[in-house]
Amino acid sequence: MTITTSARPQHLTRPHGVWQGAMKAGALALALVGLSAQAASDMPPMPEITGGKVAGNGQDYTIRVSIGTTKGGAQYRGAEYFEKIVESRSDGHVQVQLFDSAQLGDDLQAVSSLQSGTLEMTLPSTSPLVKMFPEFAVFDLPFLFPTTDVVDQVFDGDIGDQLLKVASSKGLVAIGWSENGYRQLTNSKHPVSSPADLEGLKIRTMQNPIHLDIWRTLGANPTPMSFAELFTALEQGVVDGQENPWITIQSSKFNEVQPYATETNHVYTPFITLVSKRYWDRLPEGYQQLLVDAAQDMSRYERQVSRTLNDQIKQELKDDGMQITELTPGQVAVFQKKLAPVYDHWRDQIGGQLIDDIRELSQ
Ligand code: TK8
Repeated sequence: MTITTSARPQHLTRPHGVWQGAMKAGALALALVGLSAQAASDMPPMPEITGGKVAGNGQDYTIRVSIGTTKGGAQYRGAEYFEKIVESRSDGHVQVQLFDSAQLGDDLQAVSSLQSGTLEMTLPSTSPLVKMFPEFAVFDLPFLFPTTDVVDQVFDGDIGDQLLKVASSKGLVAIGWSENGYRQLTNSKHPVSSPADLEGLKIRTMQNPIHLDIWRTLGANPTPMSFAELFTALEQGVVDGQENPWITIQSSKFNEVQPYATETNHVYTPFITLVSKRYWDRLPEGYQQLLVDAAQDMSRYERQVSRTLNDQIKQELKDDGMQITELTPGQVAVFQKKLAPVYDHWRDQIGGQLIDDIRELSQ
């Protein structure tokens, strides 16, 4: 089931500002002839649905799924695949309704709605949830995940399972991982190629103490804020910059108000698939298992979408006029060295063993 609503975040319908008006004139012309229909046409196709029909108890169910990113991102595409699987394998007895762009609340609000039973499912970044689940902070440590291969070993192995167990408490049931991705810095002021360039820059961070620490340690002036408020804050100059994966930068149109980007890859952020425990307990077992299976299928597919689009979208952002600084290995090392103390600050609180286990996977 596809829901259309007029309650769209304002920024998605706002006219272009002056800056990007000039920058995007070329892109606009292409769009008119349908050539820059963005990434959608290049999305990897959804895999065939595997697994047969699942018997329920004769009752019908509805799952409202809230995500914070827009329809243009990999997350939404993954959720559409989830919807298809669940509706098809339940023979229409479980209907899935997708709500993008934080229409039903930002990451923290949606999680709290799950706990109170007023929303069924959401896929937040792990970072705003570290107060609830301190172990999640491993995903906030700078440069801990050198490759997506290490990420996959974590998600699909014991560590991922353990963390899902940790998050299956406090009124939540955690059923899978998907990918937000490697985060990149953008800003409205000037190119950034070293920590020194960050001095005085006001950077929005997720609501997470390690991210605050990272940007303070680098010499910037960080402010935590929900993702739902971010576009307006960038547009109005409340903050100068932010950091998110390329796909999110493009699908949220941040490039329209952020002329400069730096490919920092400083943190890898997952999305976690959470279901309301109150809702879960009302589902027949067959449907519970169906949600777990569909979340696993979504997880694999969404990661594929995200990784296929990542470089492509970086190129599209460049073509659209964004000035992207790609760091040399030496320049990356400067950031890494500067951020080393962040590990000392947080290691004991997160659990050193977990960090070591992830490091071991990288060997
Ligand atoms: C979307 C957020 C977002 C995250 C952030 O709900 O807040 O910057 O990267 O993608 O989870």
